[in-house]
Amino acid sequence: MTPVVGIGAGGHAKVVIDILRAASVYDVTALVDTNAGSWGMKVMGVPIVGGDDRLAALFAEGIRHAFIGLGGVGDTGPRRRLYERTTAHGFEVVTAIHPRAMVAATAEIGAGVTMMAGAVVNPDARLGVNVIVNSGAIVEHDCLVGDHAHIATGAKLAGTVAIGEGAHVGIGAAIRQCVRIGRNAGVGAGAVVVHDVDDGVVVVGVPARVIRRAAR
Ligand code: JB2
Repeated sequence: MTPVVGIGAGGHAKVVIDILRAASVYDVTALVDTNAGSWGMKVMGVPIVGGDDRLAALFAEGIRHAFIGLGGVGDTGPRRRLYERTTAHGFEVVTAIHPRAMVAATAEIGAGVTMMAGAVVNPDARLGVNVIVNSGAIVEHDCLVGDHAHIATGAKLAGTVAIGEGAHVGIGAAIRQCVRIGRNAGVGAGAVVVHDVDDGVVVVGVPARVIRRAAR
């Protein structure tokens, strides 16, 4: 099996390790984490070997694949930066799709996409790089999900929804068909979104209303 290093060793990393084990393609051999207090400990049997400064040595030892072990709930920025740094190091960020996620044959999946158990991605949907479709989330036909966006657990995108780069759709939220969510926008947990949301804007509630506007 191909060795892979995980970057970040918290809750999200656990779920990705579980997916990669279920898919039986990658062997997660090491984790790195910025929290020095965790170094030397193990997550699901995988050792945390140090911080991000260990990545160059791991690459030199022959590890060429990585996963981003940081979920980026609420703010996808740190996850995006980790993705960019990791690829700049020369690592290939792996696509991790749980064997019990459903992906239509005509869906397009970008590099480094993570899809948890029970996720559904229907025909002609397109997911950019480093996107998360979390447990039980639904991305309907013809949706477009931009790079680094996170569709959280149980969220539902109806047909032809567009999610901007870096946007976060909270747990259990629902987005009506053809609605556009802007770049780096946020949708609160359980919100029902029936109108377009501008770039950088945060909406919550049923029906969703704006609680934070983007800085101009
Ligand atoms: O730049 C970094 C970095 N920033 C934070 N480099 C590395 N190597 N590690 C980093 N971390 C580490 O990521 C933190 O020190 C921490 O150990 C870990 C994040 O763990 P946490 O459990 O706090 O968050 P998460 O992103 O793994 O999980 C959240 O997102 C998931 C999608 C949780 O809310 C989960 O419940 C959720 N399912």
